[in-house]
Amino acid sequence: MPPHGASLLADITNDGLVTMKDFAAQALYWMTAQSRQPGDLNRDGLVNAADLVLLAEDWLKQKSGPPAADLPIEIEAKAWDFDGLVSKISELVTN
Ligand SMILES: [Ca+2]
Repeated sequence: MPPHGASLLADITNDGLVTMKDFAAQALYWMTAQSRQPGDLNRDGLVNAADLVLLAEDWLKQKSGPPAADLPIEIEAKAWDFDGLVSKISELVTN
């Protein structure tokens, strides 16, 4: 189940997109009756076809703004040589 404030109901994995990952997460609990489980999008306590319909309605949608996978990631590395000199490399990487 997406966290409070998420814009897409079916974004179970909370990565900003509704894809096979969300379908797989829902399928893990298919026909399981239990409260507060991932995939129970209508929150009736059972993961079934009604929830699959809700997932299909959001299929391949993404929340506004760039998906998490496209946000820049900062990579930082430090290295020391024999003299104790420190080298630092920072890089911003995007997909
Ligand atoms: Ca349900």
